[in-house]
Amino acid sequence: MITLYGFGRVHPEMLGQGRDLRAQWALEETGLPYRFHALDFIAGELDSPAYRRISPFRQVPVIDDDGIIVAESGAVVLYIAEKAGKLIPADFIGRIQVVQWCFAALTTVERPLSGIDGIDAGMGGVGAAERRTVLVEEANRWFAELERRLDGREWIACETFTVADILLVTALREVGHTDLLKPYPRLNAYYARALARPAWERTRRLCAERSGVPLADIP
Ligand SMILES: N[C@@H](CCC(=O)N[C@@H](CS)C(=O)NCC(=O)O)C(=O)O
Repeated sequence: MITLYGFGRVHPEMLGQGRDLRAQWALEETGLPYRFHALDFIAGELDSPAYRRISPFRQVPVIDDDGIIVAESGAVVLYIAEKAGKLIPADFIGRIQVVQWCFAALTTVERPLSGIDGIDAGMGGVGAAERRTVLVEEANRWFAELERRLDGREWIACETFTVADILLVTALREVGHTDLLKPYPRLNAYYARALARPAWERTRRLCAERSGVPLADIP
């Protein structure tokens, strides 16, 4: 059975923001059986010798599928999709489309968004305001292209919902506290459509339960 290593106790501002939720969302979508191993971030459990052995950068998520260890949220959700035979098409071209959009989400779209998120969380340091302006400009460039891509499409890579949508939408969540998505109606509708999925709602609820907070505290 898959064990998903993710955040247990975290600082309040980190609640519901971990990339472990990408993996849990994929697991909830597929229905694969799994257990969640909650790591106490505040107590330094990510730095323990046991966790160092399975996580190359001492971060979440990692999965251990009866001895098969996979780290990095992109690789983890692709593993889950492959194992379940869900959230990725069976044909070669369809699969490559999904891989392309997984990379796009993680290496193109997410980069400026996590920069903006970090600055807004007060971790910007000197010159943060100027850097934020540049990052917003870059984000708008990618948003405009996503808006174009979503013309007449429900999901980003294929006709059906895939792990590429999980990665893209969770990247977009990093600016969910801003109004940056507002000028893009198709992107906005896509974002809302994805987050309305019952598997995401379950993921949020499970996160709230293990964190001991009300559901409303999980953005
Ligand atoms: N590239 C990695 C990034 C993982 C990552 O940033 N994990 C964060 C939580 S979202 C983490 O574990 N932070 C704790 C730390 O770095 O000490 C992935 O996509 O899985």
